[in-house]
Amino acid sequence: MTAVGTGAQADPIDCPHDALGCLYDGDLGAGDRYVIRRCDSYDLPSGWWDRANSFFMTDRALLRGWNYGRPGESSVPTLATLRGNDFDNFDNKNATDWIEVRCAV
Ligand SMILES: [Ca+2]
Repeated sequence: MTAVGTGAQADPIDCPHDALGCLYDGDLGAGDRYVIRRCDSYDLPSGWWDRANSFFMTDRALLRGWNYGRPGESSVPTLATLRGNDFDNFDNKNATDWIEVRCAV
């Protein structure tokens, strides 16, 4: 993993042009990447639980992140706002277990 300074941003965008978006384990698009290709609500692969820190989303989809609650409790959002076409950090880092990907309507 490459160390980057605070506020650094990956450039060019390290996300396949045909993807809906990407998650990263570093800030603002740095570090390892998970590519988002599916419009649905689904669990991240187990290697990505509690790992996502930032994301890039195209304007083709809206993203919301969720953290599973304890047994019997509801999931809590890790990304409260749906945003598009930019890098941003999760509101609650290292917590996301599943994502909600809504393709633009
Ligand atoms: Ca979690």
